[in-house]
Amino acid sequence: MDMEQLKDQWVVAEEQDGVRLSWNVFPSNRLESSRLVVPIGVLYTPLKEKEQPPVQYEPVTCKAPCRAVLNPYCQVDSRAKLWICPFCLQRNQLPPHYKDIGPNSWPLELSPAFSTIEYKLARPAPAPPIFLFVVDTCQEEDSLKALKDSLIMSLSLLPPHALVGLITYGTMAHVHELGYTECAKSYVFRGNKEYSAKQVQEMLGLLAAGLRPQQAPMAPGRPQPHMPPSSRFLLPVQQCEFQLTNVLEQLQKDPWPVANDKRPLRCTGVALSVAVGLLETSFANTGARIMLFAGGPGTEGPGIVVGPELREPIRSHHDIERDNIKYHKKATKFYENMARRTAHNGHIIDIFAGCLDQVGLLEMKSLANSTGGHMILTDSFTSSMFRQSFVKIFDKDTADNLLMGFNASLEVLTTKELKVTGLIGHAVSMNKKSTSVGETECGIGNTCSWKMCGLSPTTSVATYFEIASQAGPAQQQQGPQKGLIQYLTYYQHSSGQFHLRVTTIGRDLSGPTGDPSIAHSFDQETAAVLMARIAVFKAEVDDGPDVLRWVDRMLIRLCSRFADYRKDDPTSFRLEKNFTLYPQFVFHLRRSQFLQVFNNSPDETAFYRHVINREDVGNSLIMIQPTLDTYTFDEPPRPVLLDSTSIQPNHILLLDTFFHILIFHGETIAEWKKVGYQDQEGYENFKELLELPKEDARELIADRFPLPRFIVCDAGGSQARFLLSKLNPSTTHTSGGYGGVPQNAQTIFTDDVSLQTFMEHLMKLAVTGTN
Ligand SMILES: *[C@@H]1O[C@H](CO)[C@@H](O)[C@H](O)[C@H]1NC(C)=O
Ligand SMILES: *[C@@H]1O[C@H](CO)[C@@H](O)[C@H](O)[C@H]1NC(C)=O
Ligand SMILES: CC(=O)N[C@H]1CO[C@H](CO)[C@@H](O)[C@@H]1O
Ligand SMILES: [Zn+2]
Repeated sequence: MDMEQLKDQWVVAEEQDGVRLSWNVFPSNRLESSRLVVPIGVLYTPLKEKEQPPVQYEPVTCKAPCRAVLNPYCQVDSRAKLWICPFCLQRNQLPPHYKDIGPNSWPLELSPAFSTIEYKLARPAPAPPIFLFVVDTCQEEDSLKALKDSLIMSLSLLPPHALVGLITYGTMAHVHELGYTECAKSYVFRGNKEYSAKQVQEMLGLLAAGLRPQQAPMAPGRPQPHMPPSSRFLLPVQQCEFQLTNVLEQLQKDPWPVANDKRPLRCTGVALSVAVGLLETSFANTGARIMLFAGGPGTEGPGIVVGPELREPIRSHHDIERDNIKYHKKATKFYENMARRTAHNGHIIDIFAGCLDQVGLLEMKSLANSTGGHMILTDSFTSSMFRQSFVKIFDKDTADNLLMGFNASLEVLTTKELKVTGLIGHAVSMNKKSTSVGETECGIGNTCSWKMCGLSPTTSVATYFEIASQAGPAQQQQGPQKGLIQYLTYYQHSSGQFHLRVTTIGRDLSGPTGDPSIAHSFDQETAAVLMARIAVFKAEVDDGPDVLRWVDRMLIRLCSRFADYRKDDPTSFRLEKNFTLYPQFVFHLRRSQFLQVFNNSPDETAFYRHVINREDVGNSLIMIQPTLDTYTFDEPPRPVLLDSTSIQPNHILLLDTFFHILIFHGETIAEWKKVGYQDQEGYENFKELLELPKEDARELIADRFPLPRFIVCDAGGSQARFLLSKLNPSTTHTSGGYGGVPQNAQTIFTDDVSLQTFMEHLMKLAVTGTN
């Protein structure tokens, strides 16, 4: 099979199962596996949209504790009505209603086309999805107005039975009692006080129903509706839309006076802890989103990220590096505790920032990354970037259900030769031990099950594996043996039922040591993305230079292992076809905003890292190595190298970094545009040329989430710096001295070398074989 056919096969697997693997053949023993350098990993998109609607019956499962689900890799004896579980090798009786299965009536879940299947279970969710808005009112009028408009509009996008609630905050936090229709009424919490969960519940009157004096009278004979005390604050949209719209419309800027040299007092921490407490008592373990709309940083009470004095700037990466940080650690700890608690309750926290400066995403990031929440970073709530990204969250499927899954858990089962070592993505450990759990840890490990409070059809998690067997595989019976992985994603569907998505994948185990099929099966794109997630995970705890050194070391080791060369002869170095792009991905990764933080604010870094941790291979690769297309006269547009030589006076470039889409006019094009040729007769082709990249950009923007920033710039303009920072500096490359640094595997690469220098250096290190 050639590379293209292989790739087609992977694309089919990605389409059908939402999986892509770094290695598509598994090594059959531990030693071989440790020599792969890049771990065995699967990037999995659990809720990837499928054409086939869910089946409406319960899955057939293996005995406890295994609980694997019947799948195409099971051996089924239709006469004896038995199936053998490939994970634990136990025999199971088929259920009575499977008695007639045979060649003519085969259940879907046994067909290879249904290696991914979704079951709509009979069990309904205990409550409809809940949306709790937490709105910062310390904002300029226009920004607050735009936000109010977006929120009011969003009510029409929610299912009518969904519950909604509103908390607003500034110097104090207000919980609005939407159930009280006589007039606007709210409960007030002081912004500078830390409230325990119990205090919040007491103040809102959410304690045990029996203790409450005024119970709504029940109509006799009617079943008692489920009316928790929280229903004064969280009501079905169809019931409170009018009241909530009124409250939102009348919402004013926080009335507390703010001196010229001060920031407004914002009690973001108190507002969030009240939100978490409100949902905790009545709706633990049922789907809910807390949506925070922050117009600035928390400056008051617990979770404060900067003081109210304007002359005191909010922390930068340099401050953090120098440990010159007053609030950072305490705030981070405060939000981490809150994130743990929220994830435990099964609830999501989304953070929307609408502010030119930082709002403290860095300190708050665990709220979103532990709960599967979104992070949207914009300059203002008036921007289309905010408005359109926000609307996209409420996208619906063809059956008019919101494209979001709630309160999910993901469990991984493996056959005995494989073990799962961890997961990197927006999840927390459920601390579940099983025979599938590995000895080492990569990401969030030591468990076979993770909680993911929020899922969307594009949420992708990286899962990592190790090989358990010391020895080679058992003698080959019929064809090569397979290693199997089963993913069980159990979640609350927005329609109100529970669903179970089952994906079972199998890959061949390699033959004895040195089997070339493993190298043939390398998917360099997926490998780059899986390694990027590990690097980002490390960067959250380790120093930047340490992470870069690790990235470099892994690359050199991979090349030493899989390239062809004569020892100590760099000129003999050749990478096989299926590895050729990998060093280039790593080159761009180490230059990217994920690992080089000093050109961005800490909030931006937190945002970028959050997004790469939830995207699939295709999107992540754009983030790592942006795409660049060129447009000129009499030629169709075409992709060009991400290199400074791609800048030409009579070309237009379209750069896509996932987060930014940039159109760059070469010098001549820019001049002509300034003169206005595009509006003159006889220059129609110039006008068309200017339009073409714009159209392509529009298309890219249309299905991207979050909405990218759109930049149009000219050669020599200040915005062009942005393009230049992404290009390989080949034209400024001065050959010769490598910074005078002695070269060994420990120092590795300096920061701004060209790809060519990088490759030369890599070859030199790889062929020495001392790594
Ligand atoms: C929510 O998920 C947890 C496990 O993650 C599960 O125990 C609980 O039953 C789920 N909630 C409901 C209402 O089923
Ligand atoms: C999530 O945030 C926590 C705390 O800020 C951090 O330790 C962790 O590494 C983050 N996880 C990922 C996958 O980024
Ligand atoms: C399809 C393809 O190019 N496979 C190559 C992948 O890399 C290994 C090891 O370098 C080669 O042996 C394969 O031919
Ligand atoms: Zn089993």
